[in-house]
Amino acid sequence: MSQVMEKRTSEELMNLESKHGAHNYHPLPVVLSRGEGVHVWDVEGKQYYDFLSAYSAVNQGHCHPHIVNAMIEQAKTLTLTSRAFYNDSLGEYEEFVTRFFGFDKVLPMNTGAEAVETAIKLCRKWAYEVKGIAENDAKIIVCENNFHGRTTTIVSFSNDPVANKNFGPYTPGFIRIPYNDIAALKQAFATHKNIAGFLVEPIQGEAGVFVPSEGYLSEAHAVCQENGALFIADEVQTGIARTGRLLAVDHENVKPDILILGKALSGGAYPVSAVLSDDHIMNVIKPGQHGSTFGGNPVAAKVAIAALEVVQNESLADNAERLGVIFRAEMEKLAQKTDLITKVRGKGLLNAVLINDTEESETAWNLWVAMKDNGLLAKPTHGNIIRFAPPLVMTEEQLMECVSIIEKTFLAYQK
Ligand code: IF1
Repeated sequence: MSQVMEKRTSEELMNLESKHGAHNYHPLPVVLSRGEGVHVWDVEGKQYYDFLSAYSAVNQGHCHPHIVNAMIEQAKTLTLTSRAFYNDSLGEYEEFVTRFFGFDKVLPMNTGAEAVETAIKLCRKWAYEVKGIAENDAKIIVCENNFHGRTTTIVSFSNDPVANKNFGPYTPGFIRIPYNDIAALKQAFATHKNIAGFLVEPIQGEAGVFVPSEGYLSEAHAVCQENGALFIADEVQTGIARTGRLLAVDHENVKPDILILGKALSGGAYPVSAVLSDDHIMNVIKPGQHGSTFGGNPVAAKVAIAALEVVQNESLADNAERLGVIFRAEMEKLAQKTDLITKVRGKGLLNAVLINDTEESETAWNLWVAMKDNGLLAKPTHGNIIRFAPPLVMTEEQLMECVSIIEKTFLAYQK
């Protein structure tokens, strides 16, 4: 018996969220109902280029058929067993993902924050049981302006009051140093005993796509090695081809001791995250000491294999590298034609343009609205930065069309 449902307008749908949903977000006013490849459509049927890619979760493009088919097939067969029993997808995925990234072992989780928590627990346990730090004394170094997720422990070492005010008491055991500052890292090791590891984003996302100086990651890795501490790379946002290499640390030929992945590990189809490391670290975790009901479920396993196959088969890292060079060059050209842009930065297809105004100004927001009207969805952040991160399946022709939308919008704005 089919009932004809009145289709709700964007306005009505936004009001529903506002009335019945917690107000932990203030989304941009566009209600999306469909996605395919580099495009999304709103409820009224208007088509947009997606220049956020769900914060780099949809690197493989929206609803990629290879990923969606893998998900549907597995969902029809077996969705969840818990880890109380084996399932016939997990082992194959574990073999695949560890070979893909070159580690002995993987610990599967679901969200990015869970994977970061897992890495912290792994690092601490390693510190006590291998490095020999006295129990409860281990410290982990983190960076100013970090973003690693939303759990109580993770927000404990954030310096963003929006993220952690009134969520205390905070978890101890973290030392915060400036990002992109090797001297500060060396100083931390000189000052503090019992440092177990250094947790770092290879490019800081939330901070506004802040790319560190060349050599920072390899030097930081070397400093950790000299001090017998683990180098922990949070590649939740920068990983899976986004920056023009499979991992952002690949630009500096660094192999992290612990690698954290999320987001595009599933192509945005399903929450899948992972922590990878070699045996001498991962083997400190014994049965019962860590886990998750959904972590390593068969749907996640099949989806992640398919998502990584897309990255490989469609050479997404090379495409991101090539299009990123073109995109930044085009934005630099645009910066010559307008005084709205003060800086262009990024790597691969993770880019940002700094707007010539204050954090309190509405310029970035107004530019966002104007780009949206012209058919492109980017993301203003910090009031004066616009983040540009399209799906990596974009063609050069599509990118140039996007460049012309951005250019048209910026040049019209000046008048
Ligand atoms: C939101 C930012 C991006 C991350 C890194 C772990 C996580 C994230 C490096 C946690 C998550 C997100 C989450 C999203 C906004 C977003 C974000 F602006 F806040 F910083 F991408 F740039 N490590 N990043 O970037 O992963 O638990 O969310 O799966 O709405 O909070 P998660």
